[in-house]
Amino acid sequence: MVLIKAPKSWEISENLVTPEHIFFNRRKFFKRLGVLGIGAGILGCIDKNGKQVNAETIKTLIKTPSSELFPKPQNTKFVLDRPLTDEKIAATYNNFYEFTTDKEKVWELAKNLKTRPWTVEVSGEIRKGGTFGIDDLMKKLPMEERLYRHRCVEAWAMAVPWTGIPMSEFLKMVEPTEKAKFLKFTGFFKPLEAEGQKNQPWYTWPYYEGMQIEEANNPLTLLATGIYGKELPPQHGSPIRIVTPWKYGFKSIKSITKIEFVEKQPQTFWNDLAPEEYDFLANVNPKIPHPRWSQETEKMLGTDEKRETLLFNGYEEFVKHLYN
Ligand SMILES: Nc1nc2c(c(=O)[nH]1)N[C@H]1C(S)=C(S)[C@@H](COP(=O)(O)O)O[C@H]1N2
Ligand SMILES: [Mo]
Repeated sequence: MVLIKAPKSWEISENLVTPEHIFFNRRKFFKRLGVLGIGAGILGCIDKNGKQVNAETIKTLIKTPSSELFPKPQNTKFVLDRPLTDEKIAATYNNFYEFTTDKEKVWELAKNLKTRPWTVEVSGEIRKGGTFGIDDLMKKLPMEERLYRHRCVEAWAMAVPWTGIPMSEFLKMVEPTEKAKFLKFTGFFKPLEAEGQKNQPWYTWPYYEGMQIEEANNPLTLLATGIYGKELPPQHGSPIRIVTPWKYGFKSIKSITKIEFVEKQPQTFWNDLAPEEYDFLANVNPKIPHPRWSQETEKMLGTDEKRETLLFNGYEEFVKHLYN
């Protein structure tokens, strides 16, 4: 069988994106287990004749108590400089390592994720903590639609309509104390539903991320609950994920179960795995190359359009003051 992955035209070579350090870590992992062989070809090799994509790909798979809350009115303050990415393309090319590193297979595997009941535990340096049911959160807090650019650190980009709760509204609800300087987000650990958590044990599951409290309070920051006018389908991080459009995509952690308000800068998944490649802030910057590729240009999903990378992904006016 020929197991050669045909790269999508907008992606940079798999050899570049495949993090060698992961192989390194994997070696360490197996060493720890006292296993000699190294699992070969773990980074999704698929035959190039990918499956036909049908309507099911993008349909929200279950009706939830929040389904009828969508669509939400669009906040027209946020305008794009490029066409929206095709909904189906965005829904079938995803990074969600809990399922697989094969971007074109995530949408199918992610159907296994049970997103109800779903709670988000909020704790730490706040006055109004607790465990919130996702549908209560969506009913209680305001949601709106916004057209945002999205830039993956791997140099592909898209433009999509997110629906979400402005993070600043969420902060108002939980009332951070003066000691709250950072937020730490934690994803889920469900190896029975997310096979990547079972068969890629060298990653430090669950996924975890963080941001400064000023970044959380920035008007751009969303707790996204929907995309293209509907609830998030699982592959996009259902039922709730972060969206910080001026940062590389790995900061926008999907399927959050926990938010902690802390004094010290939290550790983050990719920074722990490869600190020399993925920093805590991870602000989009064309002048700072990834150690293994340039960040000066990007390619749009689906259309293959090549564009110059914008400083802060084009959101300089909103966020520049945070980094002086
Ligand atoms: N929990 C979790 N969140 C994640 C990731 C992941 O692997 N796991 N990948 C990140 C990366 S690298 C990107 S580019 C975006 C992709 O989001 P999308 O698939 O909805 O386009 O999700 C981010 N959030
Ligand atoms: Mo990414």
